[in-house]
This record gives sequence, C-alpha cells and structure tokens, in this order.
Amino acid sequence: MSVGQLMEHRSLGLTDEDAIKMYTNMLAARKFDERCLLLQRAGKVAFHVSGIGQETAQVAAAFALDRDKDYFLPYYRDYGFVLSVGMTLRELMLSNFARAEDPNSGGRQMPGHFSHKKLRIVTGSSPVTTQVPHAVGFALAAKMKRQDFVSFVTFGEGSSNQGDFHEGCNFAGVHNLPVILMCENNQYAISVPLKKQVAGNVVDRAIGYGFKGVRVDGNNALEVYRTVKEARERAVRGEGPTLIEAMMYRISPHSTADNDMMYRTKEEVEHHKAKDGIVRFKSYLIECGLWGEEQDARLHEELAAQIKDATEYADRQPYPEPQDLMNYVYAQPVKED
Ligand SMILES: Cc1ncc(C[n+]2csc(CCOP(=O)(O)OP(=O)(O)O)c2C)c(N)n1
Ligand SMILES: [Mg+2]
Repeated sequence: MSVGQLMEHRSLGLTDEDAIKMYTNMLAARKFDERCLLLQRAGKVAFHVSGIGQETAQVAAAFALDRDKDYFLPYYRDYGFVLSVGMTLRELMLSNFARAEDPNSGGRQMPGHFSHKKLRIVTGSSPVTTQVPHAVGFALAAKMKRQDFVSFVTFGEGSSNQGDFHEGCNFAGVHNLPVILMCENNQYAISVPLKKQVAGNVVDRAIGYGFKGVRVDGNNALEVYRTVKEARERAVRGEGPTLIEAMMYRISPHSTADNDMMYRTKEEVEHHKAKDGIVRFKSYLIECGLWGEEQDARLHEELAAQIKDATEYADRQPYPEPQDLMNYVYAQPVKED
C-alpha cells in the first residue's frame, strides 16, 4: 500500500477518530448480530434477521451522510447503519426482545423494522421496497421546502425487482430529487441466487431513469464512503438522485427461520467470509498505525460488556400492554362507545 493510499480516509475528509469509530460500529453491529442469533437459538427472542457481511457498507454510508439533518429509510439488515446514525445497542435489543420501551415500534413490529423519530429513521413496512417511494417522498419535501437535506434508502437486490423500486426511481428521476438509493446486493433473495433474480445489473437501471448509477465493492469501507459522499454532494447541488449498488455477500442464513444449506454450500460461504470488509478495514487501520491488536482486544471486551448490558436491560423490561395495541396505528386511538 502506498503512503497516499495509507491515509486515504484523511484525504476523503474523515478524521482518524472517525475511522476508528467506523470500525467500532462495524464490530458493534457484528457482535450484536451474533448475540441475537444465540439468543434466538436459546429461546430468549423469537426471531432474528441478520446483517452479517453487510456492516462495512452500512457504516461507511452512514458516515458519509449528514447525521444531523438527512432522513434515513433503512431496510431490515441495517444494524451497522442505524447504530451509526445514533441508535443504541439497548434500543436495538429492546426491539429484539419486543419490549414496550423499544423506540422502533414499542415492541410491536418484527425486529429489523427500524424507526426512530429523533434520529429521522423513518418506519418501514414488511413488504420489501415500500421504503423506496417513501424516501422519494422525503426528497420531494426537501425540494419543495428548499432545504438541503437528502433522503437515503437501502434495499436488497431481489427487492429491486418490485414495482415500488421502479416507480420510486422514475418519480425521483423525473423530478430530479435529492435521494440516494443504495442496493445492498448480497447475492441472494432468500434462496434465489442473483443470476436467477436479475438478467442485467441493478446499477444499470439508473440509466433508464435518467440519473447516475455507481457500483462499489461493499467490503471496501472507504470506497463506499466516497461514493455516498459524492452522491450527497450532487443531491444538494440539485443534480438529482444516485443509485448505488454495493456488492457484498450475506454470510448468515436469510433469517433464523432459514436453512441456507438447502441452497448453497459451506465452501461458498467460507469463500466470501474470507473477504470480510470489517477485517479489511481493521487491517487498514493497523497499517495506518491507528490501531493494534491490544486495542482490538480491549474493544472486543468493551463491546461484549455493552451487549451484555443491553441484553440484560431489555430482558428486564415489560412487554407492551394490550391496551396500547392501537398506538401509532391511527392518528387518534379509536374509542369504544
Ligand atoms: C413484497 C414482498 N414480497 C416478498 C416478501 C418476502 N421476503 C422477505 S425478504 C425477501 C427477500 C428479499 O431479498 P433481497 O431484496 O435481495 O434482500 P435480502 O433479504 O437479500 O437482504 C422476501 C422475498 C416480502 N417481505 N415482501
Ligand atoms: Mg439479497
């Protein structure tokens, strides 16, 4: 690695602290995820949908946005993203334990349906890709109000075949809206491999809608950061949407209800594990002289303690009350006669 490449994060506008925080968040997401998989197997939580293998791009994208003003419409694997825009491990764990204090849905939604008003994380639905037209709506609001925020939305490559994606893209292109659409192409839609989902490339769909498309290596944190940052700059300059296709691989099964060995091999998964973006970013930090194995061991211990705290905290909290069932469903709760 040349000296120029070594301090690449600085030339992109990231401080050394930012770079370390990015790594911390990637690892926090990974460790949180691994704990949730164990909790589900132990019968402590009902379900978990994992984002293992996708954290690098998620965290990098979040750092490239304006976390004080942009609007975020993440999809169900985005633990690294939501942690990086301010959600806490306790809040995430409250959601997985379905407890009343969960800011995402008061313990009502499946885990992975992120929502946090204060952090401008917009609630999503279970039908995949419905968040795309929502994000386009937020971008339309930015344009109409002449405000300089952007909306950022993620979704899977399988979901990019849904009508919602295409309608959202078309509207965003026609109105030249400040929206960044990031496809987390993890090679599978449940059991369906990429080659049976899309004949061309997701990124090329941007051409048809009249805006820019960029494909990036989702395991390369700084590449994703640069791409999202440039997309944001274009959006606030009035140059419209960007479709980013971040290439990655879903290391975990689709969810805790999936047996992935029915449709792929251990060898295939191991092959992709070896390309882990978190390990790669850690190596980069070490090569820059910003990180070392001792610090890394300490970070693992700190995260283990934080995750233990989050787990124990969530486990102690009460479930939602039955009478709160209609909260946030209607503007006004329906009153009985
Ligand atoms: C409209 C709709 N169809 C089907 C489903 C069931 N479903 C949930 S996730 C999923 C796979 C989506 O694959 P992809 O978009 O690639 O995202 P990934 O799960 O791989 O991250 C499907 C089919 C759904 N939730 N919504
Ligand atoms: Mg997928």
